[in-house]
Amino acid sequence: MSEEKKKKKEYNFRDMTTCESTIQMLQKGASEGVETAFQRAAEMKACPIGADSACCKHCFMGPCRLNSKDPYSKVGVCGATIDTIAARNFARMVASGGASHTDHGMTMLDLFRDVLRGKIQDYKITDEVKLRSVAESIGIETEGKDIRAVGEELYAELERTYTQVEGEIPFAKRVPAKTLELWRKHGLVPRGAMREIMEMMHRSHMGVDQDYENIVKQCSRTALADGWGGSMVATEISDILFGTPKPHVAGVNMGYLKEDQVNIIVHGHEPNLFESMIASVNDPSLVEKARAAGASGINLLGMCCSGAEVLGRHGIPHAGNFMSTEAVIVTGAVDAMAVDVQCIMQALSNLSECYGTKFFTTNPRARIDGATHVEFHEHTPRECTDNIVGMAIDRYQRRPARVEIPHRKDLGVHGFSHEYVNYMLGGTFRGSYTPLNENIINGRIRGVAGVVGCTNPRVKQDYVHVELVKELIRNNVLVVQTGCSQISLAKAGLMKPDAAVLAGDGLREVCETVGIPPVLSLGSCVDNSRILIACAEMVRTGGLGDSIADLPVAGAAPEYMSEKAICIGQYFVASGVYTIFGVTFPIIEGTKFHQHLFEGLEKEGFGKWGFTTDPLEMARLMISHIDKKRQALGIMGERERKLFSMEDRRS
Ligand code: SF4
Ligand code: MSK
Repeated sequence: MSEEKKKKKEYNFRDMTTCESTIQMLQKGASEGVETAFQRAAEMKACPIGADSACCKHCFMGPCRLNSKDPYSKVGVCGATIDTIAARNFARMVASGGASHTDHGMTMLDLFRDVLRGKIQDYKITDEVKLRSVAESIGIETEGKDIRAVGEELYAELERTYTQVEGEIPFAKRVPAKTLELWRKHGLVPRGAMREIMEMMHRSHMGVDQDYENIVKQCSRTALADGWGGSMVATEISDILFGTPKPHVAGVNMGYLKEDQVNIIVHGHEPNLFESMIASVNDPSLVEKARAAGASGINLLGMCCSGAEVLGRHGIPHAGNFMSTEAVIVTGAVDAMAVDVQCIMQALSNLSECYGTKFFTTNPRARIDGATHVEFHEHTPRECTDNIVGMAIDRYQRRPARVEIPHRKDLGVHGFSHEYVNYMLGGTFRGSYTPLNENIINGRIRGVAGVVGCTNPRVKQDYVHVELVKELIRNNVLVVQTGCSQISLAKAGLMKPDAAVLAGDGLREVCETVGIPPVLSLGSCVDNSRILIACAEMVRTGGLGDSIADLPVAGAAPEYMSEKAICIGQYFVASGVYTIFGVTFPIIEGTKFHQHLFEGLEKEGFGKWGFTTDPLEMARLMISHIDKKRQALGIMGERERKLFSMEDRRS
């Protein structure tokens, strides 16, 4: 589109997002001639063949495009069918998503090793109780041993998560016996993440694995190496180093930017950068420097998963989820944005330049053209973060006049780790999942749903997350959340205990008795591993079947956008959970590969995939699945009543 046409084009931002602050900033940006992903998505028509995964460019006899309307009418030059092509494309998404989480987890493990060995002084073991309990969970004897000795044994074991070439990853020991037996029967127990990702890439090369069912097996094995491997290590080691989350009252939204303070945002995924930034912004000499520059202080906020990590550890405010990362720059009030890895839009670099915001990359893996790179080294982390704070203070002194901060602030309770759920239900001395299981069995809680994942400009930001969750809790389904989704719900006010009034009678009674919201925020994307641990604990506690596939639970990523989400979906499905995605699904409906993921896997004892863009339909599918599991467990009882029709519910 020509520049002139682009300028004239008017968008209704209320169709693009339900976030009031983001709407306000999109309007400001439009009046100032800047565009964001919302406008780019409106102008960028998705390629229909690509959207259906009906093309292949795995070799140079192609690229080959099949007919997505008639997928079996053609094959690739090599003869590859639509099922092979789509399965290989899907496999590479799983490999990429899994690699992202496992590389993050390995960084945390490297940090843990060097802290243990005294090579890194700026971080320490914060949660010794957690260190011991993680060690015990994988069979390490801890009694009578000092914390360093246990830590060394734990490190040696967890390193196998990545590097082991044969055997089973250490956290396989946490998997319920019947689920593990199923994995063993199908050859799915991951060896080490590096091996699984390597094999996945090999098998999806031209001319290797050309049987979609066999490709799906390696998809599951690779994804499980993420969920029960790389991601789980990232979560557990982050808790050991930085503290296991506990409920904190914390603020979410752009209203937490402060006009009279130096505003610094950390965006990305790895908690070490954020932890060091917390130390820097509290350094008296830097606070004094900010005051000398005319600011009343330094104001630190998080975004995306970096922000989700510290909501529950420190109660640091969160400025917004993925689709608000550009909008926040448009305020003009952000003096510095420091990013590390994953979900960082390249457009942030140019946009920051437009508003005079200092934009910093910090990780050697992720440089962005136009950004200032200040490399973060774990051995000397403050060199990076002090430097960024100093440059943010300089920018504060030269803030442009066109600053506009939205007023909206939303308070909620964040930081429900698996350990805290255990404690809150049973107390310090008899912490257990028994009360949760009992309330599920007696029907007060119908089941548990994980609603997670990104926001995506192809759908109205936050809308699908919020409408889905409202419908689930109204039907007595307890909701647990990670990633950007929890920020959508926090902005909708559903993370306050008084949101229990929106829940059905049974769930409301439980929430009011315990004093919790009906929607529990568990952390960042890697913290989906907390949901896996909670599922394993529900099975171990008893009364809800012998495997994760027996539980009355379901999962959803209604506004996902990343390959990490595909990998997360696959590890939940392989673990036994019905998992529904929104936005789009990269497979042609009706093909054999599609049928295998959406029906076949469940018949083999796994979970299955689902898809719909309608939040009420998504809730209906999840609730029906939960009821199917309740029926099989013989605990339908009073839950056995007619669901409202879609029409009733809409009205
Ligand atoms: Fe085409 Fe086969 Fe090469 Fe893919 S691998 S690009 S389908 S010839
Ligand atoms: S940050 S993967 S947009 S949840 Fe983890 Fe948010 Fe999705 Fe990134």
